[in-house]
Amino acid sequence: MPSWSLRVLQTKSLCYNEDLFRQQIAYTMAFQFQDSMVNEYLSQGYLILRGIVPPLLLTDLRREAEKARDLAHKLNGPQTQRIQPLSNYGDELDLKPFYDYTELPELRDAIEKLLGADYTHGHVDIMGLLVEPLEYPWHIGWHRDGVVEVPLEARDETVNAKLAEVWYDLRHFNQVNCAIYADSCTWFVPGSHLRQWDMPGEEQSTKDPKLRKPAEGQSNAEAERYCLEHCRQFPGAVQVHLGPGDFMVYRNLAWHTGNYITYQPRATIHDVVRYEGGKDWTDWQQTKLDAVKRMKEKHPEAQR
Ligand SMILES: O=C(O)CCC(=O)C(=O)O
Repeated sequence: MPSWSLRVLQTKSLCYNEDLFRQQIAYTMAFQFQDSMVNEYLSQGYLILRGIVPPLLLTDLRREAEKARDLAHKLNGPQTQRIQPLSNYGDELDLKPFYDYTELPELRDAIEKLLGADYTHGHVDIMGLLVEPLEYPWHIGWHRDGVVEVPLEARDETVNAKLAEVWYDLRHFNQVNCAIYADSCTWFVPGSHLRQWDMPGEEQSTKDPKLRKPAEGQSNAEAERYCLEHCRQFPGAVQVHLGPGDFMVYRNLAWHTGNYITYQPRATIHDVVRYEGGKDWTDWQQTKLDAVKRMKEKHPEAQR
């Protein structure tokens, strides 16, 4: 046999094996829920369902995410970091892949195993896309959701008591980041959801102007370093690395933040896991309004 035909045969058999190999990898790497994930979520406050969104759906999501990123910057300016809710943009985007995502059986099944029946993982009328800012780095600041909704000066016993009613209730405060492209913007303090009180060094920084814009004369690289250092210095913080198709569910009462850079595309679905059964926690909106009113009465000079 001439040597060229031998090479063709070898190549063919190589290709054949490679296809098989790929199929096997895909098969062995298909997402599988593990019972230990329940404990992981409860104890750490976050869980990543690795690669749960199949590549075929990811491809469709990416096509629309490309358009959504452009649209976000066109409508809200180059520094915007999100477009939300996607249901508002049905004229500009084909929302079908996002609806398909809300129907994904693998996700439904995983969330049911994690939290029980009556939870939904995707809602196009709530869902946003987190996107990269275009001009300079941007940091949302460390915070606990829920808590951050009340101005610092207005937080008092009444507000804390209202939040305490649901702090450990898994039906509330489950947030989602599902990465369409690889994404390492989110930082999280594992275990901090387990206590309503704060430890030394756990300070909200959502109002820090240095995290929002490079100071006069500061380069993007310097501003990026500043924001990164602000993430790293927070006690117990870990950087979350999501691969494409990874679904992160997290207790957003835990300390967390987002540190955004300009030079990597970001398109991360941002949504909640919602409990669809009976909801008996009411008056949160009123509690917040009342707290601000009390604060203004006590400190008329406060303008927040
Ligand atoms: O960008 C992120 O990953 C974090 C977003 C965030 O902190 C929030 O929406 O509360």
